Amino acid sequence: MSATAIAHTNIALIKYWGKADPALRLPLTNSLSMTLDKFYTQTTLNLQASDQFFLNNAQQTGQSAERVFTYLHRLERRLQLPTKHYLVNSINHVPTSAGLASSSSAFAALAAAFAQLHHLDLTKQELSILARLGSGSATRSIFGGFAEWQTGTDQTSYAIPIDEHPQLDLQLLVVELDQAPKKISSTIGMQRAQTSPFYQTWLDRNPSEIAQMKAAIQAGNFDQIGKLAELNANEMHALNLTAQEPFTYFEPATIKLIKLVQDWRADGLACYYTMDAGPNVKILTSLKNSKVIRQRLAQLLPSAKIVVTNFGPGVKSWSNSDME
Ligand code: 2P0
Repeated sequence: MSATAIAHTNIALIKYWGKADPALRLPLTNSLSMTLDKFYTQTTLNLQASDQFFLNNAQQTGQSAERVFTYLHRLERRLQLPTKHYLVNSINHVPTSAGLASSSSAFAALAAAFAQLHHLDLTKQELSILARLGSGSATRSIFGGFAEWQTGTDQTSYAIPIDEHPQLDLQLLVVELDQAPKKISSTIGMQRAQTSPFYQTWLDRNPSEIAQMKAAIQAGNFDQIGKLAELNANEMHALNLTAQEPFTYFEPATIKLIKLVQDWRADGLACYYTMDAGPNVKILTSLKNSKVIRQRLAQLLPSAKIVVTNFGPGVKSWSNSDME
């Protein structure tokens, strides 16, 4: 018997950037994301005599394997299941060129495959809580389209669907500018950001930013979604620049592209940017403008790699029979 799950990555438009409880991965603010169609993780779990983790068919040892098995055994204890050992096979369908973190899809897929293997009949809310214990952003990858992860307690902090099938003319261009692994992990970055003199303002503004984003989604207002996402990303990165010690994920090419997006917008092209814990830029635009933006990118940043993404689905899981 084995179980398989597929989960897609997501990009936060209103970002999670601070933990209230690191062990339980409870966030200090709500966050809101779009799940992407092009990037996903497929994970198969089998029971076997010892723990083994393969990522893209290569056996992993060290930190990444330890994180996976610490997580699976934590789920066993939490759900009062006997200790087992697992063969974990994950394939990351994230183009190596995309430079996207995959922990959101990885832990959403792992949580769903675990629940399937153990025949746990969980709601998506319960699955989102389990995913949270692996990685905060994984809560939101349980759902497709737009999802919101809420603050709360261990039992109440999970993601909820906002609109799983948005009928919105929105494309996200993932522009890879730099493939170097990030020097400051999200966990450390979040801790340092909390020392910024603007951190309290970040917390205070969150309820209204979330409410405005939800209203913009409901109204199908692309410009308002883009403006709010760009402002929130700039706020997150301003925290990093004003932390004690200050740091930034930006590289020179990040700034170059931010300025290009601002120039294109001044020229009448509807486009907005967002960035996460790395130097790459994601451009929110419409189908109509996507082509001309890609042409300009190819001209002005010829070494950048671009992946065009749209809304992706929520997590899926199934059992495989012994015959397969
Ligand atoms: C987000 N990020 O909302 C934010 C914005 C990056 C920038 O969530 O420590 O891997 O495992 O809970 O989810 C990336 O951090 O962090 C992230 P942990 P995670 O998507």
